[in-house]
Amino acid sequence: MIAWRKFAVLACLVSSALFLGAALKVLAVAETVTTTVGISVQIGDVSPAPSPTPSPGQGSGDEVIIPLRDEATIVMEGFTSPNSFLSFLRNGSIMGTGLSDNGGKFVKTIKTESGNAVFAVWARDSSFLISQTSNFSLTLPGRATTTVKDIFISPTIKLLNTASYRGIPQRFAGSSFPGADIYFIVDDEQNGLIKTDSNGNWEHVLLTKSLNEGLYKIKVRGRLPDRGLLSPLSEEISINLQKMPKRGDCNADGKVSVTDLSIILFYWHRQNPENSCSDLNFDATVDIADISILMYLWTG
Ligand SMILES: [Ca+2]
Ligand SMILES: [Ca+2]
Repeated sequence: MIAWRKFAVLACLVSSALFLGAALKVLAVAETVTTTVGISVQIGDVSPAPSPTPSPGQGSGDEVIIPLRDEATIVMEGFTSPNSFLSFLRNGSIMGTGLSDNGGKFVKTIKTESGNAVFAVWARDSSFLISQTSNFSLTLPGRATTTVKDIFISPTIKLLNTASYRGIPQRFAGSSFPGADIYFIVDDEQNGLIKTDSNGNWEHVLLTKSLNEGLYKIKVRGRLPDRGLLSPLSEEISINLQKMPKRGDCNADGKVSVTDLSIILFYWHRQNPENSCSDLNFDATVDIADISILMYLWTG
């Protein structure tokens, strides 16, 4: 029969940014504590140690026991985007891999050595985008199973635009757990709140007309409203908003030439093309009317 001793830990330690702040802090014993942000740790009963074997050549009252590291079991459970590939690490070395299910949950059981170590997990989503690494320091008792629950891995993020000009909307996308809230953060201020779809995907358009030219730092973090969990921050993406190039000069080389024509043809018949320079008459589609204007502006 297994009786559980239950512990709760500070969740901010799952953040890679904070993990150097050292070991998990045990907050309570006896009952699992549901935290608004964080992971929880449960440790099963420790089985009795085997009887020590006297070392040869030692007197009966003078035995020397060479301690051996006991085997320990760690179970890691959490949330990420569906069908993600997961890597689990101990002190920076991979100790196992796994997959999240098609709902975005994962459970991984690994046998390892007892003692103190930094454990970590990161995910690669189905679009091959990489999450940040969640780290946590734990002391695993030997001959026992330690279960780490509620690991909410950071969302992934990428920029879809190929050019960052002031006035051109910048489109971002990524993934997280299905139904998660995604906080879109520009220079440490929340700019938008998005929800992931049933596949865990999210997308957000950053309008840039009201922004100044210059560098902006973009990142996101997830929240699971039903579970009260907040993820670590995602990777940070920088965009350098520049002055819109001359009309028709889609590659900003100072000329309206065949290179610009090839860009327009690349976005041919696209609605709201990522490179909005190719939509020269601003009717949200790229067609013969834009070619006509390009010919008018042609410098060669
Ligand atoms: Ca050009
Ligand atoms: Ca057009």
